[in-house]
Amino acid sequence: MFRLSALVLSAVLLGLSFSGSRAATCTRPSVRREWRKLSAPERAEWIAAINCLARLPHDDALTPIVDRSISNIPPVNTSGSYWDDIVYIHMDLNTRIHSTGFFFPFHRFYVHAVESAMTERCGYTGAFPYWDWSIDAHDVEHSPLFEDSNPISGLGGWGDPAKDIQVQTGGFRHLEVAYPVPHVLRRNFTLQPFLPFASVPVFTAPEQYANVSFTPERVRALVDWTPGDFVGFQFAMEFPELDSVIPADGMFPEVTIRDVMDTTGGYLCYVYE
Ligand SMILES: [Cu+2]
Repeated sequence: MFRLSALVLSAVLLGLSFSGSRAATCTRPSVRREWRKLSAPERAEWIAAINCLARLPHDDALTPIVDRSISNIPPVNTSGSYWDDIVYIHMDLNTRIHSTGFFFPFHRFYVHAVESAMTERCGYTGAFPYWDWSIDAHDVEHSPLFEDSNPISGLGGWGDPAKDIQVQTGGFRHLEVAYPVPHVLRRNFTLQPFLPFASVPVFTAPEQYANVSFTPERVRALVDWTPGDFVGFQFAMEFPELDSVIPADGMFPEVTIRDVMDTTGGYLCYVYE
C-alpha cells in the first residue's frame, strides 16, 4: 500500500522534473574547500549567508510528502524561517532519503540547493565549504572548528549545559531555530551518540564510543573502498534507479538521480580541493 502510493507519487513528480538540467554545461566548476582553508572573511560570509536565510520568512511552497505518523516530527511551523523550511524537508524525508538509494544523490542535491539559496537569496559569492573531520576524528570535541569563538567568522563552541546547551559564542550565537520547539541554536557533544537508541535493534553496539568506531584509519578505508568513484560507490551501496526523482517537498526544482551522478555534469558544477 505504502509502496504503491509512493510509486504513483513518483510518476506524478516525474512529469514535473527539472528538464533543462541535462542541457546545462559546466565550464568553470566552483571549488569546495576545507573550512580551515577559508580566510576569516570567507568564513564570515558563509556564516552571514546562513543567518540571512534564517531571517527570511517561511516559504508556503513547503509541502511535506511523508505522513507524520511515519515521519514522527512536529508539524510545519509557519512562523519559522526559510532556513527552518530547509531543515524541515530533511526531517520530513528522513525515511525516504536515508538507508535507501537516495542517500548519496539526495544529499548532493540538498547541499547544492542550500548553496543556491544562499547565492540567490542572500548574495553569497563563495563555494560551499566542507569539514574534513578525519583530521579531527581522534578528538572531535576539541576540533579547532568548535574552538573559534570569533563573533563574525567563528562557528562557536559547544552549548552551555547551564543554559539549555545553547551556543554562546561565534557567528551563530543568536541563530533562532523553530524545531522541534523554537530555541536558540543548541549544540551538544557526546561520545556515545547512539546510547539513546539502545532499544532500536538496528544499532548493534549502542554503547560504543564514536571515536573508537570512526578512527581516521576507518574513515580512510571507507573512502578508499571505491576511491573517487561516486558512481561505483553509489551502485555498491544500493542499485539506484537513475530516473528516480529526488524528493524536495516543493521547495526546490526537482531533478533525477541521473542529474547528480556527476558533480561537473552541468546541473552540478563543483569539485573538491
Ligand atoms: Cu540526511
